[in-house]
Amino acid sequence: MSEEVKLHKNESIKSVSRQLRGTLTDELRSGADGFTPDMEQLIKFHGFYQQEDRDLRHQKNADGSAVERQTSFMIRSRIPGGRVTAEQFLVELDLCDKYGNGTLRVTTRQAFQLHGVLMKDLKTTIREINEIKLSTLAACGDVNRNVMCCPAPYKNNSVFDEMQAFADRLADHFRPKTTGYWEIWMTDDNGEQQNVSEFKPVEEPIYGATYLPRKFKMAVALPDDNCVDVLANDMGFLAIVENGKIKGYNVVVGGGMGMTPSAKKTFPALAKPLAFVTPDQAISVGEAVVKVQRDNGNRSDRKLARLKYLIANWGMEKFTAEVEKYYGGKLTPPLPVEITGVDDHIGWHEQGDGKLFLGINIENGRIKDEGTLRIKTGLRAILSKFKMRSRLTALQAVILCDIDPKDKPEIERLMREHGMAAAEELSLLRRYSAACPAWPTCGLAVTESERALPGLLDEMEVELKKHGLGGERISVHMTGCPNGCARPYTPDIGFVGRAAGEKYTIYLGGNAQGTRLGYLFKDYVPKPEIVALLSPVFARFKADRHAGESFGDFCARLGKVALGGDVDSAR
Ligand code: SRM
Ligand code: SF4
Repeated sequence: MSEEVKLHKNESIKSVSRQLRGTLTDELRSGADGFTPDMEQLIKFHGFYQQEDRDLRHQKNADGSAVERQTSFMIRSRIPGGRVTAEQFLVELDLCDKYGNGTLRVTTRQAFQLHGVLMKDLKTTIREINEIKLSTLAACGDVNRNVMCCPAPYKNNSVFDEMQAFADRLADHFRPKTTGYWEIWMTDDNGEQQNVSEFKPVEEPIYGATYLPRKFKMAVALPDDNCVDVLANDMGFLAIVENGKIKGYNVVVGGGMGMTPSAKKTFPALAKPLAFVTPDQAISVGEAVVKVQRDNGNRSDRKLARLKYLIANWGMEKFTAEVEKYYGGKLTPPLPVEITGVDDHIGWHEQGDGKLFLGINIENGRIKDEGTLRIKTGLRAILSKFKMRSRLTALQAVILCDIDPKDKPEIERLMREHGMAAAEELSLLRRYSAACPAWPTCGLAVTESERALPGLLDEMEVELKKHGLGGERISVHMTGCPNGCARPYTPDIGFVGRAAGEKYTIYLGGNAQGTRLGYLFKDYVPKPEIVALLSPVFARFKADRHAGESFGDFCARLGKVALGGDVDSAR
């Protein structure tokens, strides 16, 4: 990068941080309720964000004075492939009650999030997470984040275990090697702050002194089950199976959802095929990709810093040549493999070893007790009794594994007792839906999302039934802003928070298997008008669809003009 380019201020925060230590220890001890602005950036590498409860902003005390704002933290645990033990799950549930806001969130990248943790409880919470052998290091920040992987626990061949083991290797290989995390979170509270002059850096072979220009995301998927939305990642590995074993992976690069409507150069993108790699080559080629991004990604404008923009600027040919230089050899062209399906893994399934697994839908990933729906207590009861391993899905659901068929009735009874719906009681619309948190915790939200989608789905279910489409699988994802945390640009329908007053952009024409970006159908639609606006599209779909055609395929085939969409919008 030429020297005249002014680096983004986060670059100097990283470079002087002494491998992510900064002044975190001093600030933790200061008695303040939050971190200084520079450290607010650095804490992300440690897996947490400084937030406030935005609902309180407009609330008043009895005397009419404004309710005092309270700083709190969201803490994300990094969980490769979403695999957790019963103990880990139960401790995370306990932590949300002890230190958080009483809810535990399953994220769209198969991780757990606590919300509402206070500064005084940060160290204990992070320490307790590490004590159960989970980590928050690199759950956020300009590094490789949680590695996603199809969570299906099938045992009838080795493919699923091989993929999960590969996800673990990726997670480990791309983990920052700094010892600062352990010093800050795992050392005794009364210990002295390490003398700055005594700082001895460890080798950070992949990230160097300034880490990556921006966050980096990886996922591992199967062509017939893209449940992790692999093409939405900076780098994806599509497993190619021959004779029941993984022969290698097609590496795909440059996916990402985030965009800023006012910044015209930003866009969501699907990852493109780069190369075929054998399992032995996969990590080295992956490392070459990450290093090309490290050394060439944009470090002055964070809006344009993701890998997708480097690839858009260079084109695939130049990018591939550069990866070959770092890898030190020619890459094999990708194999002609297509993504053909997706499975939400909800309901009861044979595992293949005589045991069963059960996928439980968690509305928008929020594990909580509310009224008669007591998912938190229900899951606690089931996990405490049967101590099964679990997996978190990218559609924010939970899979309970290794269930003895004789325990099925008792698990179903416990679910009923706690108001938890069985798969048959849920529409496919609901099962294939996802929403980001947005208000009140996300500082970037412009509209509601997690709290808005359930009501909207209620209305959509009624409308779809009217059109005789009640049993249709239509994937619907909602976010409270265009950053795309619930990946709203790939499903059949995307709702993206656009402006205050609950106005959304509607995207149509994606698909549940995540192989196509939707197009902007209507902008600035007030929430109460959404279903009425979609109703004629449902009617047309019912009347004019081809046999077996999905809603997204139909919308893509007809296009926005034929469906009455906004023609003046480029996206
Ligand atoms: Fe995200 C930022 C929540 C998955 C794109 N995301 C945020 C923050 C941390 C807001 C902030 O920066 O202050 C949100 C915290 C809200 C809260 O209160 O919890 C947030 N993102 C989430 C989660 C929890 C949404 C969810 O419904 O589960 C997901 C956590 C995943 C995890 O476990 O690691 C989450 N975020 C995603 C995804 C989906 C994915 O990765 O598959 C995306 C789109 C893919 C991508 O990265 O392009 C995503 N989040 C963003 C962006 C836009 C990035 C960009 O390059 O444009 C931001 C804003 C930013 O980075 O500046 C963001
Ligand atoms: Fe927040 Fe926007 Fe992400 Fe939703 S999509 S969590 S509103 S940053």
